[in-house]
Amino acid sequence: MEQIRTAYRTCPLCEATCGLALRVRGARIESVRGDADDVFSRGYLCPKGAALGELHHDPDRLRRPRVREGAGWREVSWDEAFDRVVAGLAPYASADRPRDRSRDAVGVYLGNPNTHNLAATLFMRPFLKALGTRNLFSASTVDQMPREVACGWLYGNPGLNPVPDIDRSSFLLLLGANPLESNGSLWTAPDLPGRLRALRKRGGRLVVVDPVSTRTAALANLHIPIRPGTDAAWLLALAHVLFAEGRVAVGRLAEHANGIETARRWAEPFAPEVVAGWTGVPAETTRQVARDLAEAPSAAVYGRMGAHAAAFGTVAAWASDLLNALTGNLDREGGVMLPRPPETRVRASPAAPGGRGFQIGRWHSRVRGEPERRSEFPSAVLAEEIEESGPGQIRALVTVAGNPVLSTPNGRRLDAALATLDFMVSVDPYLNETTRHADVILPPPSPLERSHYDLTYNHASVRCIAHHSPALFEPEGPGEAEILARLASLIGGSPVDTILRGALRERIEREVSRPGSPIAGRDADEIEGLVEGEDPSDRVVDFLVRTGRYGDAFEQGREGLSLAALRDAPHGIDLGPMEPAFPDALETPDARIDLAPEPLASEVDRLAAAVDAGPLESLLLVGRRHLRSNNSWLHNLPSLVTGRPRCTLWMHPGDCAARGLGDRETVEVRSEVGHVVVPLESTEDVAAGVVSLPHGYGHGAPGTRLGVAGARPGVSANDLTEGEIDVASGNAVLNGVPVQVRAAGRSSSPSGPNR
Ligand SMILES: Nc1nc2c(c(=O)[nH]1)N[C@H]1C(S)=C(S)[C@@H](COP(=O)(O)OP(=O)(O)OC[C@H]3O[C@@H](n4cnc5c(=O)[nH]c(N)nc54)[C@H](O)[C@@H]3O)O[C@H]1N2
Ligand SMILES: Nc1nc2c(c(=O)[nH]1)N[C@H]1C(S)=C(S)[C@@H](COP(=O)(O)OP(=O)(O)OC[C@H]3O[C@@H](n4cnc5c(=O)[nH]c(N)nc54)[C@H](O)[C@@H]3O)O[C@H]1N2
Ligand code: SF4
Ligand SMILES: [Mo]
Repeated sequence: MEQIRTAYRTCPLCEATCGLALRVRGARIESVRGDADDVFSRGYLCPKGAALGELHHDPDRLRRPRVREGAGWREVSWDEAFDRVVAGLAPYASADRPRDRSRDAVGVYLGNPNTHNLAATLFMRPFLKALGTRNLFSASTVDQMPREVACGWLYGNPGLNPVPDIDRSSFLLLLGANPLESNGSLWTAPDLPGRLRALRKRGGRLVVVDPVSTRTAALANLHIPIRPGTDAAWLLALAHVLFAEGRVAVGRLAEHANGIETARRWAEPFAPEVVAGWTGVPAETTRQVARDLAEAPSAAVYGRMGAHAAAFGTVAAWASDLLNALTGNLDREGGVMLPRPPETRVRASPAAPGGRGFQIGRWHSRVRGEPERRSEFPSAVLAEEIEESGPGQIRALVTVAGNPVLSTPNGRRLDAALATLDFMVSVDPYLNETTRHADVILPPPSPLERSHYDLTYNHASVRCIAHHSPALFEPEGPGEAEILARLASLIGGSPVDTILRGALRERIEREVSRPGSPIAGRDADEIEGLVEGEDPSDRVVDFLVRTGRYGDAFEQGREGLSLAALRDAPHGIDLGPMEPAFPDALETPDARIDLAPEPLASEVDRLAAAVDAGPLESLLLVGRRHLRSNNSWLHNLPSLVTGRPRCTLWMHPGDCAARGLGDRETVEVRSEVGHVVVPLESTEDVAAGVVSLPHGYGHGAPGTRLGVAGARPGVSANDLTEGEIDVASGNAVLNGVPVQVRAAGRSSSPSGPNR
């Protein structure tokens, strides 16, 4: 009989980075539990983490590459699959083609799981460099781009993202976030539910602003059901009160901040009485929250999807940090603070003191002239870039870990556009709504067949944590690093080994020539010889932690963090809470915080005009998440889809009555761009005038291979979202979408499972 062993690793499914304990018998995962000894999560886990074994064993998960053949697929060897990719991309990108704008004919879409994947974090860049296209799209523009742009302008680098210091805070104001289902976002803290309860227990206050009475709202001292899409104006009303009542106290950072007077002017038109009609929040409530915020010993304002993936999302993302700064809570214990990753910075910073600062719009999209942000175009314009002919039209597409047909606005239109491509290749473990359009699918190994170290979410973490998980099983095929490197090699001409070694080599060379680095002036070859680890990704981790603030800096006899030390610590190493980091960490050209970034001036004017114009007389659609969902891609795991169907439309009983609709009735939801037919749930949990539908459903399309998900398909919320985008960031407006709802059956054409 095979022995049972226990393996410990970080869960790669969401941003919470919980430690898991897996009971393994041979090649079989018997069970997954929370690792009680994990230094960060202390045994917490959610149903998704518990389903990691199911994901690993899912018979629908692809193990071998496949290529399209007529109407079907053929499993092929990796060599044959890569040959097909070379042939398919050859007309647009290959080693012997010019490196000019003709390369824009290849589009790229990068999905969310890349951020949870060490190899993708390290080896995407060489792949994108080899491709040389400007037609780059990602899940960032259906998610956090407003926050990134705001942080870029405030602090000089979009990666500098202060997060609530939850464990030491006494007042938390959450807008458009539901961590009891999502476990947090751009805010890494496992067991956020427990941490929020602890805040309440020690006498702290929790205020939740959300048009829906979520489970997070149920924990709050005060729940404010705001009208969707109006958070930016409401946050400016809070700032208005602080200024008007003389409650501004920036504190230590006052001498390092510009723009306070401009911010005062910007907040002027947003008196609580003025915005009350638009936001639906009574002026007295707004004034009280502003006073509480100012008087709290420490406080943090935090907004996420509901506040950011909405109209004026960038204004909302900036305004929350403006409030943190005005109340002295920016960069102070219990306020919002800059995470302190143990490794040296992964990315070269786009802006540095003395430079030009964070820039957007260095180039523009072809059809609509949308500016790039962080070298990407909005995912909302991907379909039109495929549809419209002319030089620079996208004719081939590469997707890596993305399902934009279900995740991005007007997915139905994108679905149709993908069918017209000359060639498409997807690096993805599932044959789903997006990858069914591919000519070649290259499946990466399962999460248990790769090592993990959270280079991305250490930058959002409330504690400094170092945790490395080795691969549990050998992959059957190449790892994701090898897949990306081989693609880069085929397109760019460099040997695979050079690319795999390059990620480390380029970081070493940068560090030895960076003044102030612990290895400044040392010999790059010598350092490379000292780096440990067999896997190319692990070698970079070793280098990054050894040159980070707790590393041994490759000095003989010096104790410190290294891959070897991490291997001896399967439950992770906790290196303490966040610490004040400004002004040193600022990357603006003048090394000061810009509290009133000039590019936002016109947005604030536009917002004031919108408030003046008053609310729309329409139902507004918002999104929702459930603990057992993960965007579009875990609906194929049986344990995550048990119970009542979750893809339902929530509507307030008053709104149901006004339309003569009964609970459980099938309804048609119609927006400007599309319609879906879905079961209704009448519930007082949503505010009047608001309807809520989860995203990531709409399975069962012909040609997909998702047996479990296909049996409970649901409909896609993104068949309703349209091309409206947040002007400053290009992010899709996914919340606050005007819709109409009526009984189904009167509709002209059916909708639903079969796209
Ligand atoms: N279980 C689960 N966990 C996940 C995911 C998942 O799909 N499932 N996805 C992961 C990802 S990729 C992300 S980015 C995070 C997102 O994590 P969160 O940002 O916490 O996102 P949601 O859970 O969607 O919560 C958004 C809330 O905003 C509310 N809302 C909608 N419109 C508005 C508005 O205009 N104003 C305000 N104030 N509120 C509004 C909604 O009712 C909802 O409760 O979750 C991550 N974790
Ligand atoms: N209406 C509405 N739309 C939304 C949202 C919303 O709140 N409302 N939320 C948005 C948000 S926050 C996000 S992040 C996006 C997500 O948008 P996407 O990232 O486009 O969608 P996912 O559903 O996360 O799809 C992930 C894909 O990656 C594949 N995958 C999983 N693991 C791996 C891996 O290790 N390697 C590779 N190569 N592939 C892998 C899966 O099979 C799946 O195809 O959706 C957005 N869309
Ligand atoms: S909360 Fe996130 S990290 Fe923790 S077990 Fe669930 S999916 Fe994994
Ligand atoms: Mo996301």
